[in-house]
Amino acid sequence: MPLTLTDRKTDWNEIEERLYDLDYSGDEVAIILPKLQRFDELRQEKNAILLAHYYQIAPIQIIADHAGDSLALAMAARDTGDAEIIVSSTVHFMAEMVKILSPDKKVLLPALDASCSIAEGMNGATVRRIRESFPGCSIVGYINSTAEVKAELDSTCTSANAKEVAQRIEGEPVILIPDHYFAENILSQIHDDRRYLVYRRHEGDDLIMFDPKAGEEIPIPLEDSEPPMLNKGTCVVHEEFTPAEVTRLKEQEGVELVLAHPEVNPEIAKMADMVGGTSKMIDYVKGVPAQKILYLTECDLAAPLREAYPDRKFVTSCKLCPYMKKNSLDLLVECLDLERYEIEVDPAVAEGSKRSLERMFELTR
Ligand code: CIZ
Ligand code: SF4
Repeated sequence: MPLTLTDRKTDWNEIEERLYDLDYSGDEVAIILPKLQRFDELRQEKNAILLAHYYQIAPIQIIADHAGDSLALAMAARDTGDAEIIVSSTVHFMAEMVKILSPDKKVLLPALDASCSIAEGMNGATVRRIRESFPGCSIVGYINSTAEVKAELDSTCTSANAKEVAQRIEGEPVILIPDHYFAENILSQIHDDRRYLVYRRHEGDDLIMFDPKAGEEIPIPLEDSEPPMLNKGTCVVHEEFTPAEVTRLKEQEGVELVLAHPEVNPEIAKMADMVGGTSKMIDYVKGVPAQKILYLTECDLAAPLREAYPDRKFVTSCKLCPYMKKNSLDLLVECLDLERYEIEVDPAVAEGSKRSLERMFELTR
């Protein structure tokens, strides 16, 4: 349902309650509320909507028209009704995705330098080089990639639908890029006869691919292609979880259930009861009786988890995404007040990226 913006009423008592329930103190609420109110005034005045990722601070999620994971935000971006401005309190690649899916709207990102270590790991030339090396392949790219990379893909995928997209797309081998932890964790859930490959890293003049079924690495010479942007492509937040930390938290806190994001190291994924994206984590809790739950993802998923299940206890070693946290309440207000930073995507790139996003929607319909 598209949002109807006219006559929207914000219930400030409810917002205040929610902040207290999430353990914000009276002093903190006194600072936060006027900023949310100012944002809301501007939002009404400018006919804007706010999309916020689950890794944003709780007050931003609470004031958002939609808070969710990248798939939910992509779906919301396709259906923004009569809004003229979309504030995307996310990171750069997600704001680009919003612009690609909603090209006629003004899309704003509060902090222009809100990047992502996964998205920084891959460029379009690298995708083209991989494609040339495996004729007949399909390349599925994690949504955490730049518009330039998305334009080179057969399909994008998110943490919520990667398994389905990889299994359903035609072609062989199916190649998952750019985060190899993510790719290896997803492929460990697929048990069919097809050949799947993962991009692992860039080493000297080679791209190193990995065949998880055969357990072997395959070097591809870069030849004249540009090397990837950075020699990395993993998540600086999720890769920080260690086996010792997980064991300690389980013992100290009497944890009954461990939920891990597929961006964690596969060694950590093996220690979890469920490996899935944030929306899957939230849904999964519904079906299990566990009271003490360890979640291995960005700390601020606590807000939707605690609001959905106020009687459970959620534990983590609180890791914050340095990129997601570039957005603040002050920048959120300034962003709409000054209408900055506007996200633009080159039309040819936007067309290619849109095709790979739409393919993802088709494959998971
Ligand atoms: O897909 C997303 O939104 C990310 C980056 C995390 C998650 O699983 O929600
Ligand atoms: Fe990127 Fe990791 Fe931050 Fe998500 S949590 S935006 S994957 S660096």
